[in-house]
Amino acid sequence: MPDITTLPSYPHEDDGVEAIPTHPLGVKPSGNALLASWTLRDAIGTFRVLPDELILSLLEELDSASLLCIGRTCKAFYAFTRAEEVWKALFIRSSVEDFTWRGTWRSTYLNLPPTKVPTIDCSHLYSDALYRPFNCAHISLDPYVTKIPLRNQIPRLADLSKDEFHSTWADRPFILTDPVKEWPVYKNWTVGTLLSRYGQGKFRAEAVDWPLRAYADYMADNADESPLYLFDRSFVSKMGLAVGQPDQTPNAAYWPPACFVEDFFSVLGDKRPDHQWLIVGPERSGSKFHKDPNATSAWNAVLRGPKYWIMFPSGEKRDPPPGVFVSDDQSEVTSPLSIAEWLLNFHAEARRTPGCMEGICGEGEILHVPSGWWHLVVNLEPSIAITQNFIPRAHLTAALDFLSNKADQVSGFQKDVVNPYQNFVDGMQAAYPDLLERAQHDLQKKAEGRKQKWDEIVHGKAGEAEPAVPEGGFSFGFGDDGSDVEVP
Ligand SMILES: O=C(O)CCC(=O)C(=O)O
Ligand SMILES: [Fe+2]
Repeated sequence: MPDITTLPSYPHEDDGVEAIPTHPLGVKPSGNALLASWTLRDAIGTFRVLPDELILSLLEELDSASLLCIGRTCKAFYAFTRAEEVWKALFIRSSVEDFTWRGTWRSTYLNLPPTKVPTIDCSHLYSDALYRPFNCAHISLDPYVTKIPLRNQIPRLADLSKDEFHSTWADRPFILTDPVKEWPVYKNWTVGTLLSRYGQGKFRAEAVDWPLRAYADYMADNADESPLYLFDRSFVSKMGLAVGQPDQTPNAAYWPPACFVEDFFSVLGDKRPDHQWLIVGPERSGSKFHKDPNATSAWNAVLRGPKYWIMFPSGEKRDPPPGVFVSDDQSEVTSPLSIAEWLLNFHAEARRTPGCMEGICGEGEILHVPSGWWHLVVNLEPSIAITQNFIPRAHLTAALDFLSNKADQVSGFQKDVVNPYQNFVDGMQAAYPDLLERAQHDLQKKAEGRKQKWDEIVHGKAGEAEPAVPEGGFSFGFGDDGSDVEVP
């Protein structure tokens, strides 16, 4: 009987795309149940009324003894209790300190060698909830990261001067191919060389601090749909690195390229928000759609393993990227799908959407993320990168605007910094009073624009006889007048 899938357009063998291997327990997508005369699910009794997703959520609340017990009751529950998300949640909740990575979250939690993990045939279980993560962990990324339309391609340049950046490029994504190739960390860092020096050192990976040794074992052998991503903001001190221009910094490990050197957050000294991260992850790991914090720009330098980037400008007249949902005040971004699921469901639409930019940043290359741009990133091979956030002069006003008008969304400052906006203004006043004055002037003009727009809505345009408020109701009658004024 052919497999029927209710899941979205998975590639088939005859598309010339690698076939997805069979689920290790033989679980099939839900659609196959339509032609099946019986299913393993029939044996779960009263629990039959619950959707699979809810069963998985309930199992996520249990301890390992209960999971093993339930798994012994029938094959269907055995398959449910083998779901990796259940064991990952348990592992992370239990803050296990001393462990050996054993290829899956379940085997690692139970400290089981692979030979002790039985393969039980659950081929009469039809469940998208169980099949989807497995499928998403095995889709080929190739169709999404190749054949980038010309109009979408992120420009690639050898290098840029500070002046060229400020005059022409501060609002545009681009890739520089040359500067990182000079960095000692580009020349020397591989997962192997890092392990030999820092193998016992602990690094932050999402909600856990793991020894690099354990993380490298995880990287080399996991089948997660959304692999755990190492993202450490303290790597410079943990690794004892010297960072700075090579003519001023003996033994500099790396330095920002000339075009990214200007960074107004540096006026805050060690009171600046978090701004530099070591990023390590296996193939398929990456970052879901987001904008960088505090309206900063960023650079992202790839030392090992290429990254695919897809980016969109933002603005009041622009929708967020397809498949991304933003709350009215923009404080919450919901991108409910894993990267692989987003690629399956939304990539084609995204590629057709005006403003879309895509590119692959290869080893020894560095990519510019302008302030306010949406970006999703996926590692095409095991990857090591360094990223840094900064405020260039083109985005000083945006940063001031964010710190003063979105104070509740400001992030990354130490707890003892009570008024980041005022600190920043004070720091700028001391170091760059003229630039601060100009930026504050721009900000004031923007605020007046907002007020004028508001007044026009409420009272009508100057010279108009009647207010622009329709009788019996109130309406925001924004025409497409090219203004990007936000109503407060
Ligand atoms: O390399 C990545 O996954 C992208 C990182 C990123 O976007 C960020 O640090 O804000
Ligand atoms: Fe980012």
